[in-house]
Amino acid sequence: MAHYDVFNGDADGICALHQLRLAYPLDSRLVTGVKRDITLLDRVVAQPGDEITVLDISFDKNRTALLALLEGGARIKYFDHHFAGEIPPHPGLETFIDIAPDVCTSLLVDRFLQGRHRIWAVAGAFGDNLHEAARRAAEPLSLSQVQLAALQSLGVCLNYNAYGESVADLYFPPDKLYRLLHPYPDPFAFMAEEDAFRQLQLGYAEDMAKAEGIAPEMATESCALYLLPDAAWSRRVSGSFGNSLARNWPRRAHALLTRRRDGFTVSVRAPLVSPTGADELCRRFESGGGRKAAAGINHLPESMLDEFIAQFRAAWVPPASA
Ligand SMILES: [Mn+2]
Repeated sequence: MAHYDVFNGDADGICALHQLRLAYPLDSRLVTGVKRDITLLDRVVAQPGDEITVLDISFDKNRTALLALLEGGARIKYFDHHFAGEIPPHPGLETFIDIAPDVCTSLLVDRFLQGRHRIWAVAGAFGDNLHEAARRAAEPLSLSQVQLAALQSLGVCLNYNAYGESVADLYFPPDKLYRLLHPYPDPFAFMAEEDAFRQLQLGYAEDMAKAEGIAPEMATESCALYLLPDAAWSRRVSGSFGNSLARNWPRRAHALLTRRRDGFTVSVRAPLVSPTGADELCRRFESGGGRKAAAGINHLPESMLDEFIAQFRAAWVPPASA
């Protein structure tokens, strides 16, 4: 009987699996990819009786493959916080799904494990940009401010590693990064001893410095839009840069457009203070979708750029001054 661990390649996915396998060690086959690769269950070919653990990818987006695996006799445990749609009852399926906005998969696994490896849930929550929830989860651990800041940096760096068009853009394939991290029950030891972490910290700092050197294409009190060049560094940093803009300008909506051969990849974040409307804007464009707080357009043709900018501005008009 084989066991498959299927997980999103970002900080949340990695920290969720790490907690689970610290508590229940298992020699499993890893299935993962870049953060945007979320239809991962397609890649699993299971035999009857095989076990599959799924972490941090939408149930709804994996529904067809999941039902086929259940029908084939696999047993599935599913932890996630993305939109799930209807969850069909099945004796082979056990779900731990909660789509509350202040929950992430690392926190759901922490709930399941009753806090046994809480410190990694804190790192995972920081990685998903849930800073409040991360600090709340950390309270019983009595960490110093320095330790909390280090866990935040860990979450941010692990998350940074997951962004790219393909694994070739990344510093580490996510399954490799997980294997480097898994020998460490203590995140502070991982950060102090593991070369991979130093490389990620350096890469993150370099890429962020490049992004911060770019002036916004357009900025008002209520929204700002950035154009990033067609380069591996901008594909790597766009998610982290978006998170940092959102934290620094909580009243502003942000659009990041990363140039590609024949247009742009678009990522939109609603203002942190009223996190809604991003999905509605993106869905007006072909290949657009996402959540209320954060959404995107996989491919915006060059010819649609002006139209997108106009609609983005109109979606977040500055409040009329009195
Ligand atoms: Mn997540």
